[in-house]
Amino acid sequence: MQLRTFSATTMAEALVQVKREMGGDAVILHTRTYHRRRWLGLRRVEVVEITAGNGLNMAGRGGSGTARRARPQPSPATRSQSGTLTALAASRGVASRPATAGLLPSRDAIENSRQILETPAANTAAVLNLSQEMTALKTMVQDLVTQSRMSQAPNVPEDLFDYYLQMIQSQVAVEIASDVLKTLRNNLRPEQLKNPQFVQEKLADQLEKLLPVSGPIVRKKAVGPHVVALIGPTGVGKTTTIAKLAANLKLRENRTVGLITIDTYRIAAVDQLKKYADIIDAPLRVVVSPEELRAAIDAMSACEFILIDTAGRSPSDTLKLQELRAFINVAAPDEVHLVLSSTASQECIESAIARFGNVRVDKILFTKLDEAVHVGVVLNVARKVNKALSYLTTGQDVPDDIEVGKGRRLAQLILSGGTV
Ligand SMILES: Nc1nc2c(ncn2[C@@H]2O[C@H](COP(=O)(O)OP(=O)(O)O)[C@@H](O)[C@H]2O)c(=O)[nH]1
Ligand SMILES: [Mg+2]
Repeated sequence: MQLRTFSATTMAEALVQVKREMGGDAVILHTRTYHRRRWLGLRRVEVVEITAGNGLNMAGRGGSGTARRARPQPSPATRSQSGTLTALAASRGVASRPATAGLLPSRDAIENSRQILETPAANTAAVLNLSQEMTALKTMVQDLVTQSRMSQAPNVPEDLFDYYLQMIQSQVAVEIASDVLKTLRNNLRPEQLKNPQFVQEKLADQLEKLLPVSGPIVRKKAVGPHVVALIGPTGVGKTTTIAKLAANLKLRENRTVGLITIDTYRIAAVDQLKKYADIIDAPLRVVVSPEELRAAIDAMSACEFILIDTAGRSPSDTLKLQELRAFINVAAPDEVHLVLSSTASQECIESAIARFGNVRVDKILFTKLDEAVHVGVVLNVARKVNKALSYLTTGQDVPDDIEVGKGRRLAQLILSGGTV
């Protein structure tokens, strides 16, 4: 294999050299165009450089093998002599100009160039040039996107920017994301920052520390039931979560559990919980007024745990907040968890917290992590309202798809893009 590089002021001239020196079967391996200063640096001259090879096996790449194929007839456009040079040179982004300033090329020279431009070498040159330009464009666009993102986050250390993007994609709040990265940048040594696994671990440590968590439901009193109420918008998963909690307490921890549901409209909203109560063999009472609720709690005083579910009339109807407050006041639960769906927008979640905050919220519980795309919202919300996360639910299966809320788990979800 023989490799040579040729330079000229136009692509056509350079190809003439290739053909003259290396023959018609030469394959163009690389082309580039650059500027060279002439006449004491006062004038910039464009130079086209071609690297060509001989004796390469290009059969599979449409190289010299193509030369042996029947050459297609030139189109009317390529038959026009000056048009040929202009069109082909322009398609390569190279200005077409006569080799000698002030002199038009001779008919022979143009014919010679035309033949050269139709060789497999010229085709390869065109394709190579195009693919190089595409790569350059792609890099340019990527750089522009990164630059514009970086300009929106001027405080983020550049070498940690990819982690910033990952957190922003999970919708971690901008201030949280840039703060944890600044802390990381200040605390890690340069060689540690070069180790992606180490950085990822340290970043997870930082995020973990930021999430307030409450731990699982625990009964501390020796006498009387530990009463837990779940409140929240319709459809977020309150009843399913009550079933998961009850089943785990009863079947895994061997605790006695009573269930109460507040159904202000005496309709079939109870059926769902009734099925679960039957399966785990726990008593269920349906109440329609605060007085009935008090009576039901008293009747279940032998249970170690009482879980209270709340229900509306239809999926679009949440139990009226004043009514709910009256129920909660009378029940005086040991803990009230606000159930929120992690598939909702942060705005929607915050509005639910504001509304239910008027009732009583001790802890927040996020459902449907398996469907969430923006798990960072859980962290933002927990910090913003300063409420501890109790549980996360990760699917529809009772009793398995529930876990105690842990900062590490959420951090991993945020950094991995949210796959449960
Ligand atoms: N994917 C998913 N679906 C859930 C989860 N928790 C509950 N659901 C579903 O959400 C829907 C509403 O649940 P439900 O418990 O009736 O909500 P409620 O109106 O708040 O009591 C049901 O189809 C549940 O199966 C969860 O963690 N992941
Ligand atoms: Mg329900």
